[in-house]
Amino acid sequence: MKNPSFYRIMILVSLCASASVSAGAATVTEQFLPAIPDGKTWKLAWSDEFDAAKIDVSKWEIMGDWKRRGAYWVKEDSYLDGKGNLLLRTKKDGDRYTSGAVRSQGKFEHTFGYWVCRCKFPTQEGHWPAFWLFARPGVGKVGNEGRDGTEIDIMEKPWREDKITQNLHWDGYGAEHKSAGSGHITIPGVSKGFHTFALHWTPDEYVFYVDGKETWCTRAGGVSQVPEFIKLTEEIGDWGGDITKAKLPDYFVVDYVRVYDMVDQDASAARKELIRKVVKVKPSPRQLAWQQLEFIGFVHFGVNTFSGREWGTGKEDPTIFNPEKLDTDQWCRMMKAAGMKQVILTAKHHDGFCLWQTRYTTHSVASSRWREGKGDVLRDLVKSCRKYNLKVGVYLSPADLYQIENPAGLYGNLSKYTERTIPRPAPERPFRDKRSFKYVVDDYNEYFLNQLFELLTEYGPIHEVWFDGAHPKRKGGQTYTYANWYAMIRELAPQAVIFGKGPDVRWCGNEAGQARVAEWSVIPIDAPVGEFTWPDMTRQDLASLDKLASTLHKGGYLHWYPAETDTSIRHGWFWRDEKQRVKATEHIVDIWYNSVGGNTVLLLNIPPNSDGLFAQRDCKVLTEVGKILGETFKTNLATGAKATASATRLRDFKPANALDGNTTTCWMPPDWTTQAVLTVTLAGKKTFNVIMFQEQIRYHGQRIAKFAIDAQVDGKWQQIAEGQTVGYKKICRTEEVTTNKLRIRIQDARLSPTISNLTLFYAPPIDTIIHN
Ligand code: FUL
Repeated sequence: MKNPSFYRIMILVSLCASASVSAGAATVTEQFLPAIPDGKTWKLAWSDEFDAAKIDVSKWEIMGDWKRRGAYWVKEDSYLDGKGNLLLRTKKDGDRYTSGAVRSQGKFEHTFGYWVCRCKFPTQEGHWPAFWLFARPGVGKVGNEGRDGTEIDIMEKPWREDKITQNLHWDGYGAEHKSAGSGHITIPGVSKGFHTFALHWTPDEYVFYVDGKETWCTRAGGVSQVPEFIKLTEEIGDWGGDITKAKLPDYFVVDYVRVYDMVDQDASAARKELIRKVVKVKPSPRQLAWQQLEFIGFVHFGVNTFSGREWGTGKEDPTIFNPEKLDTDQWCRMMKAAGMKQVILTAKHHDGFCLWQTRYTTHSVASSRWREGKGDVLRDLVKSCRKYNLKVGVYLSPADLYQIENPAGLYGNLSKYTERTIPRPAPERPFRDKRSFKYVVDDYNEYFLNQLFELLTEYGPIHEVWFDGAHPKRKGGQTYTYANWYAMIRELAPQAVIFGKGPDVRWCGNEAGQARVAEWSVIPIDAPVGEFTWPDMTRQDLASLDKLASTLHKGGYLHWYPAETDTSIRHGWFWRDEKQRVKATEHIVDIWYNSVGGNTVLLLNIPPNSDGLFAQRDCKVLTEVGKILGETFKTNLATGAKATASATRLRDFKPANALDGNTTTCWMPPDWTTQAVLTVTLAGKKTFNVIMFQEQIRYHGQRIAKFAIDAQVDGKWQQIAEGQTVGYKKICRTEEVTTNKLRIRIQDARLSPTISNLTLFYAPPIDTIIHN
């Protein structure tokens, strides 16, 4: 394209009276922004929507009044129409022709980015609108091509026809002048209505757009590297035709000009600070030890087992409890066979009946027929757990219908809060543990603390205390002195995590065994840990960066609060009868993959029957699940593999750490490497369908937000899995893949990812395992 300046010759014209305009309010169309790489985003750097009454002179210099070519630029021809548009008018004023022009020189000068203008064209000949960038004095400088300044004409339309042109000029306008252009670009319909004209200017090239479609891409002039300002102009000259033939006034209508910068998605300092804060939140040793249990058993047992109810009434006759064949060894054998590491017993469910020999109520096994009132289910269970090397947890329901319904009950009895000593001495059965606590509490809280004391001091180490949030009934405005409960637990069982209504482990939010797609362990809380009331957290998005940021903004806190996925093997938490549905082995295996492989601990309930035994169907499922998991995870096919990475920080975080079987070491790229690839070459071709990997949460917190896994098949990478969070453990099940090479592509991470303990397994078809 020729230099339009060459054609801009002066024309002397006669003056013409100005007239009002009906440009019509421009509506903002849906915005186009060029595609950008992952991790980058467009950020508005500057704009004018022309919504004001007058041109904003902090943004624009209104050009004139001076001669331009054969006509004049006059200030009065640049104004806003009050409907959201800038008007650049061309008119005849007496014997001269005038037009409007504005520029952002000295007010907004900027390098690179996406520059876009939405506008509507004049209809008459002899003048032309343009949207262009200019650098002063750069364009006039000769040498160094246009790198020190280029006239960048994003749009010029001297023609009435449906075509525009885009051009570059550098090295001045004299003998050394150089230019490049798009030529005529025909765009049907461009002469009517509003259209957008844009430039994506990077250090390496210019890409021009009309209505979001690329029209020209060039590196001509070496690409300007200096700040440039915007010009919106109407010019009069015969490049645009014969102005004397024009019916004037005529208008170039501009709806907006916007300039965007491409920035790192999370480049803002606040985001970075937030991310640094988030990755510093780590599990406590007790939380980590709990997480490593992965699969634990739940035992709902009590009067409901004999009444067929899910929630008892509190009015049950304790003599109905008589599990004549109770065999906690059988429970433990089965749970062990399934692969569980801990068992939690409902020592007291909502009905208030206690499964241990408590000193503080007669509504317990002591009043039952079972073993003539001498039995203690927890005692039996603890013994069996020791034998089978299982840890023990207790469920102690804060809701207590017996204490609500019985006339002498303590729940909501409106007793005074006074200082009480825990445990309340029981001279006929003194405690061997001589510790005691003083709390200002009412009768029910004292009762609850006394019971907790028994459970935490008389049955060996307790590793989880389960506080349910459900309340079939309330009475007397009873509240719980949680702070005292937690303090006593920390003293008596420092190893125990407190679940649910407590600070250590969160309920995953459903009872179907479904972990979230993105299960973050760092969650926002709006009060300090000691004051927070731990509501059920059931929303899908608990802990995205936006959620964390908004809580912090309101003065909240961040807390490591990993999820436990609880579900029952049966339809219902308690055993009812043998018509009760038992989940299929495959279903439990699916739940296991989803929860254990989804950064949660699986708590699977197996309710003993009225004999005190796990029923046969339940035992079959547990045995099969154990066999399937055992068979699947027996041989790590990544043994002997080698790893490389797209980026690695220092030698302590080398890629090989991801494969060394040591969960305390990991591969980690440098900070702010939020996308990275770990490539693994196996010791020969292997066939696998299970990929397991972990983050090093202990020292580095939880970071990975999005990943994909590819396998190299026939020399080509094929994606075989994808996911969002990883956390303590991620397990991806895939189609059977045979390859010697795979890679984990981290697509997004907080600060930078860590990968520890990447392993591969082959899960044989379930049928073949079960029937072997
Ligand atoms: C719920 C309780 O109401 C159920 O009975 C059961 O104990 C389950 C694990 O928690 O909130």
